[in-house]
Amino acid sequence: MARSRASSSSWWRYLHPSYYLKRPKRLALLFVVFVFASFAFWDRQTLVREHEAEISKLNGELNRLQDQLRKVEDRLENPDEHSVGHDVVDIDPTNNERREKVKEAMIHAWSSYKKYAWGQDELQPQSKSGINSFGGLGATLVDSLDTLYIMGLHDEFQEAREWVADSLDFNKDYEASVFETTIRVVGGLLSAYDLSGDDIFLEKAKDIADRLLPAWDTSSGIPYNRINLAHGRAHNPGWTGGDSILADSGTEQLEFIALSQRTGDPKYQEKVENVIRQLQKTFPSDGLLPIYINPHSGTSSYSTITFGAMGDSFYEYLLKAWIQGNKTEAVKHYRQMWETSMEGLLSLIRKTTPSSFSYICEKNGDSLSDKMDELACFAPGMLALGSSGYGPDKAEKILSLAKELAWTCYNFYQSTPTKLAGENYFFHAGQDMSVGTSWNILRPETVESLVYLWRLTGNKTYQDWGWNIFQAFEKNSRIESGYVGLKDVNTGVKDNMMQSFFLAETLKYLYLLFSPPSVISFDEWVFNTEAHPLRIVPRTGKDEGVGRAASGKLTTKPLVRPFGRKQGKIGA
Ligand code: DMJ
Repeated sequence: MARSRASSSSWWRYLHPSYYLKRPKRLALLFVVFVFASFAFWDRQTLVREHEAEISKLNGELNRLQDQLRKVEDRLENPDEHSVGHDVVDIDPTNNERREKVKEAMIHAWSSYKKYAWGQDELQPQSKSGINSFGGLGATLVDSLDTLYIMGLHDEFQEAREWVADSLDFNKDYEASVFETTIRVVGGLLSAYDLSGDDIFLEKAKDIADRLLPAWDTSSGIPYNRINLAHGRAHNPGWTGGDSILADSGTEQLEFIALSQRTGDPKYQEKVENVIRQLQKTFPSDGLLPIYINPHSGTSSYSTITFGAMGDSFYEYLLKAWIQGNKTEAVKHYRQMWETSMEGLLSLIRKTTPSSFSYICEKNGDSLSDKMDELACFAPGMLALGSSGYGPDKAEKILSLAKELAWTCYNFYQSTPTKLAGENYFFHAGQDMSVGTSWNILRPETVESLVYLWRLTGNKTYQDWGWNIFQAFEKNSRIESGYVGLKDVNTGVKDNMMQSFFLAETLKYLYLLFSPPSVISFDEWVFNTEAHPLRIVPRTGKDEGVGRAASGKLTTKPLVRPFGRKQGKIGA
């Protein structure tokens, strides 16, 4: 007993500092052991992190290779066909089932629109009537064309095509939103044209774009945001105090550049590219622009900075115009401006306690506000898409931010009783997130980001998240006569509107989430902000082929003939 006490006390002395102070060599030895142990621990953590990053990259690569294999097999079996607009088959049966359910949802939304609101802008499912919220341009019909085509709903597409040819009339004495008309109508028509090769869509796109063009005739070239479609008088809405809105003024580049490429007439491209050149002159060092711009001076007015409403798609188009332009020298400034803005975005990121949800703040002057719109949930997808243009370390950092933000956005849905997201969220100290404006109007941004993240990482978790969101829409928003939004995601009380972007975006992105990535591949297509895919065509040199022939004469045929189809015909 006495010996054991003596031996335990002899062990204790090794823990006493005075033991080492008297024996400096042992102290030095202990220090060396400590340094090595810490290094080994740190090194292990780094290795684990690096392995995780490597696995994520390999998954993405595997996904890409599997997809290429599928594409090759598909092309060998059907040399004259293409995977768009035909029955898609995935090796994963779960994807097949889920995709069919989404297609069925589209059929339900479309047939309800057809029955109660044919040719009108949007369906009010509860009152079973149509409403012309965009001046009577058949917004839902035009917004749905490419979704119908991609899903292989050929009869429905053909019927809609006949309406466009016979009844779509833009000569309306109506003060249209330049932004909404561009992203839904010009974008929808161009996408239908790129998919089907049917000239009627290009003719109509040109007609409406010509009516919008006078909006850019301001002293700075920053457009007015409203225009009368019949008379061409342009102005800004009264509530902006005469200013133009950032997103409304900087979200026409993809559509108008595409139109110039397909018609051979550079005038559309010139107008919208000038907007970016003007903004570049006074672009701030953090790349963050306030939401109001004076159309006369071309400079920003004091106002909020946000990746949500009224700011969002300006940043999206900087990246996508670079992609649309084949990442060439001619479009380098778009990427540079986008990267500058992403540094600004990084400065707006904060994390919640207790659960460490990353979110994007809004900014007013020098102060940040802990608020994020669901609209800003397009950002994870944008970051993932843009990440590969960076060097490896930065790419990894941007991609992991994309993943963190997608997790937050998914939790916007998961945190409510209906499992549908509210319109915006606040992050109060000590709380993770709380719904601010509590309606849900069937918005697509989160599922949009899930498509990018799934395709670019190969992680099927993003598909499962999208499936959960889809099921929540089915449970809360589906009624016998279409789909409605919710007035309140806490109570589930329904509204009376089936937004056209539900068919253009939400259902299309969900369908793509469960389709092989070769269906509208990111290598060949770029999506406008209303989810209308535009085919990427060569753009080389400084003044980038807008379609002028060597003779200087404008080319009258499109530069894109995707599948060599005959006019007006769609997939067999
Ligand atoms: C759509 O019209 C577009 O996605 C736009 O960029 C933002 N708002 C809606 C969908 O929420």
